[in-house]
Amino acid sequence: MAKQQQYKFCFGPWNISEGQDPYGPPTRIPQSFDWKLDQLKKLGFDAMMFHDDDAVPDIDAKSAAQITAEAKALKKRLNDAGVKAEMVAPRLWFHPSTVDGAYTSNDAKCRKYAIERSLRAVDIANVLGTNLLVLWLAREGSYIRESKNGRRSFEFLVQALDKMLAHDSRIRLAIEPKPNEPMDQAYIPTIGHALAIAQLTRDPKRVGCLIESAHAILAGLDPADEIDFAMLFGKLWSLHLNDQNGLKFDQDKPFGSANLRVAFNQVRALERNGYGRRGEYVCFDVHPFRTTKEEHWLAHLDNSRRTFQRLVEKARTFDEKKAQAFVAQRDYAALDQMAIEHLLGAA
Ligand code: GLO
Ligand code: MG
Repeated sequence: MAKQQQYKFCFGPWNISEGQDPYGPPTRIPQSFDWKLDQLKKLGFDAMMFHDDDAVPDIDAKSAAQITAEAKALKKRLNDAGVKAEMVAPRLWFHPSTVDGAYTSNDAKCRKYAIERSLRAVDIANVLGTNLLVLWLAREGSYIRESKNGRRSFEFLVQALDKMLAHDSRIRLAIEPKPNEPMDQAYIPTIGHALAIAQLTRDPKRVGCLIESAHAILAGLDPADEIDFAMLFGKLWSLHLNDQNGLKFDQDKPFGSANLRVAFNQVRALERNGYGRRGEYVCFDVHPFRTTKEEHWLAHLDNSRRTFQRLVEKARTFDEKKAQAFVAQRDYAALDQMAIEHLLGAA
């Protein structure tokens, strides 16, 4: 176990969100990017995650040269603030050209748009000093099974990944699987799918993954097992910790909010695999509740980190010897109660 691993933390500007949902408008007034960066500093987080258009707003209206110039100005602001950019992710789900998917759209012009935009995102990552491109494949799936040819879609995905890998010999692609939402069915729903598709690309070594707790739970999986699986392959390059109360819309609750024991086991998996030793960050892809007042706007981020740190202590003080003795006796009832009482702490 990596006993003394010091974790580094990050979040994205979208994690200080305004409270809108499909049934109602924002409940908090939007704040500027600079304000969000200041809050990140004040909270003592180490890095920020970026969509391409968080880094360069209105990106579709700008030339490659303009995009690079604006990314450079942002890089200077980040340097001045002492904040790193953890990753850049092309936002391929807002623009009209991505209505029917991005890389897997049935329209060749739309697929071209998606690839070109992704290459610009790679350029931004370069300027911001990160070689990690995160691909949350939001609309790569279908609403009805007959609308797309699955096999052809997988081929399109590989072609798109290959274009990004060829564009920059240092870029690493971290696929963030999610089984549904906004789509009915996504093409890359789990870590197994992400790592399998990596094998078909021109450089499998540079294609890895990002696990989000809520996405694994939505796929009916335990995120701790997904962590062990990805790390066995050396492929867990980023992490979105949060929580999810069963199979419903993507809730992005604070880490540990719905199921403390599932959170504990994620932390144990990270500890036993040495997550963070190669510079990986712990990111919280969490949102404030819609009811949150502006004065409590950052609590979900601070709370997620506090819970994470408390669970690191819990993982490090879990009596492994005693646990292994119960395993040897196949006394899982005692092991179960031991885990519960460890989490409950002293009475
Ligand atoms: C949504 C995703 C989303 C991504 C982010 C980075 O379900 O979790 O928040 O992580 O856009 O690409
Ligand atoms: Mg996420």
